[in-house]
Amino acid sequence: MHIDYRDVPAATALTTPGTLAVFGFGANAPAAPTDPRYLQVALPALGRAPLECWQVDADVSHGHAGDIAWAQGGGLQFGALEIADDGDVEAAAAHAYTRLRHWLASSAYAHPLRIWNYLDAITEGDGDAERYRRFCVGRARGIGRELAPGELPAATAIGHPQRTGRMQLYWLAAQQAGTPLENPRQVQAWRYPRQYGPQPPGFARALLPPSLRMPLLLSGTAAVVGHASQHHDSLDAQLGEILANLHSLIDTARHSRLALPPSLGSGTRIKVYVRDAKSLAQVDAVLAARLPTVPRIVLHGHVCRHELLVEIDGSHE
Ligand code: 3EB
Repeated sequence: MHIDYRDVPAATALTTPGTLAVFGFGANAPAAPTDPRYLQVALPALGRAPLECWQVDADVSHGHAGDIAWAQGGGLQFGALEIADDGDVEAAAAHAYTRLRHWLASSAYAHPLRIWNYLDAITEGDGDAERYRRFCVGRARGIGRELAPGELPAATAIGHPQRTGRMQLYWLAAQQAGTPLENPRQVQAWRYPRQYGPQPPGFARALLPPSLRMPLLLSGTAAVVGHASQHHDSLDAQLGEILANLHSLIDTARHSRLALPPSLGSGTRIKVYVRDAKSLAQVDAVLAARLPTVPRIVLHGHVCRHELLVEIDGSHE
């Protein structure tokens, strides 16, 4: 599978052979077509964002199954689910992940490689009542059992800057399991100490897919070293720390896949989530200077700790 950022109409992207999924970002995203492969992500973008397109080298079938939109081909499945979130985010997450668990169990694509979660007001609430912490509790309840480290998907969890009243969940699943990776600079998220909430988040820092024809999948990566947030007051320093974390993940992945390029480059794709709307242009300029060959989409989104100003996820090959 390849991931591309394309500046074309959604209809063009959807008629390209082998298109598994197409994502539009921000208010300028095309009005949602009814094609289940198209998802409008409810995060504002800097400027007019391109479409994110997932391509496989195979025929793709697609459909709706109740509240799930799906597409499959080439051993991979895209799925998306939207759940009403009336304020009880724990219940919404438990419901969404129960639905996802049943869906995966009844499907030939049983292995989630990568999951994205977009929810409202992620850092609202104090202490263990914070919505991200409640989300983690509900997610674990919906998954229903403790996942072994070798089963963890790569993931992103980001807050909508405006209330939407819904939780968006989408995923990439495969017929074969991939290899979850951890970052030696960071504590495994599933081992975060109690101070971050009653339920550590169940995700791996990256995942190497089962096929050599797929990129390394990078989880949402912030300026976290060990388990602690770094550089609370400096966006530039947080970006530097994130790039160090991403390079560390690539180093780790190269132990098992030496053919991966050692640095972020033209085969990398990144999505950048920036907390403060006023900082989007600054972040864009820093990344244009530091990673001139890396295609990026810059979005206004809230990271799950107050002090984290920016997070980056993406893919690398
Ligand atoms: C962090 O390092 C940042 O809860 O699924 C990144 C990726 C983060 C995924 C999740 C959270 C999640 O802890 C937060």
